[in-house]
Amino acid sequence: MPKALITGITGQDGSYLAEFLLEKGYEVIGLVRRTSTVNFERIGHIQDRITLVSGDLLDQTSLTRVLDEHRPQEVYNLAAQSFVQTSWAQPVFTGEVTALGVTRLLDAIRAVDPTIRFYQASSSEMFGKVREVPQKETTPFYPRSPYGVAKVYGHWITVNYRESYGLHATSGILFNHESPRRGLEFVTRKVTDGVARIKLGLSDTLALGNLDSRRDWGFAGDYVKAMWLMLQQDEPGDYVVATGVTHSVQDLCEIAFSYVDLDWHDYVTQDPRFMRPAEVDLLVGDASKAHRVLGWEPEVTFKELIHMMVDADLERLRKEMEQG
Ligand code: NAP
Ligand code: F7E
Repeated sequence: MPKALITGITGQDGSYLAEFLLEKGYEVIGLVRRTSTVNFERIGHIQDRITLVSGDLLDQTSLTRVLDEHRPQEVYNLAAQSFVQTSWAQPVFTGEVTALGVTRLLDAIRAVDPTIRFYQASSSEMFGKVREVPQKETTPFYPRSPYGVAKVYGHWITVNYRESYGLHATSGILFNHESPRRGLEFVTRKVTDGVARIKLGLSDTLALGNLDSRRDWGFAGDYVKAMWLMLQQDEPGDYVVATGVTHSVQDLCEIAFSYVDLDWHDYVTQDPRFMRPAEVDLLVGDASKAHRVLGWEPEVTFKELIHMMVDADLERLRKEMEQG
């Protein structure tokens, strides 16, 4: 039975990847950091089928120990301080986890077992103020936030450990991907949760920031398949994973509100608190390499994704209302 370690297993992608690997017959080990209250909502349904181990990307010793004790063949590094807005409030912490955390994990692999295959969760935020449209593996980086800068470091240290030590270290440059398990602070989920609240009479406005920025949004369930496919290749590499279609935040509002027969103009307000010191205006990816080499294709369209998220938020809130 193949064994994989997932860092960030309590997050959106970690939960989908764990489900996917279990279906493939893997033994799944998940790294979790200690918190004062348990936050296993996304993995509660599979908790009895996975092994959770204590560790933190800030603590080198914990990473070495976990690898030594569990000896996985594959490591997926999904852990990060992943919210762009917070990276301005906590730039040093973001760098410690999202940038240096990658080196800690790579170096633990090098020391314990250099045959381990490594996946790094790189991001389209590295393209930032884009140098080329659409963005592909060779597009130069121009990050626009402490988060984006940290991810550029994580990307290059992955490339460096591949080239310096011959590790099977791969960087998946994933464009935005969402789901009903997306954190409530990210714009898609904030909108679908807001729409559901307004539809159910729990709220009457939704305050957002920049409505003009454009993103290439896909479904997280599709994207974790690409992560796995990357580690099944003979050679490590870098891969862009994206739908190739871009939408504005305004389009997102239009699709989400109209799905429940509401007009977004009647509810959405703009609040400077949600504007960013430096914005990424336009992202759209060219995933030709992933199509060609991995045979990967996204299956869920943007509209289907937003409808799925609105439905899930309506169902969750209705249940909460029934329970009082
Ligand atoms: P997420 O929901 O925010 O999950 C982040 C995970 O990292 C959580 O499990 C969190 O644990 C864990 N974590 C944070 N700091 C840690 C630390 N110091 N040590 C150990 N674990 C720590 O993020 P996601 O959307 O699933 O994204 C997964 C990865 O892909 C992230 O690296 C993100 O930056 C990257 N990425 C995401 C997207 C996207 O659109 N979703 C696109 C490109 C790249 P707690 O539950 O304890 O907080
Ligand atoms: O913002 C605009 C905001 O926070 C998207 C992370 O997973 O994807 C994610 O980063 C856009 C931005 O995601 C609000 O200004 C408007 O232009 O949903 P977001 P993100 O910053 O693109 C990348 C690929 C990652 O790697 C990250 O980890 O929406 N926007 N109004 C808003 N954004 C938020 N959050 N809240 C608003 O009210």
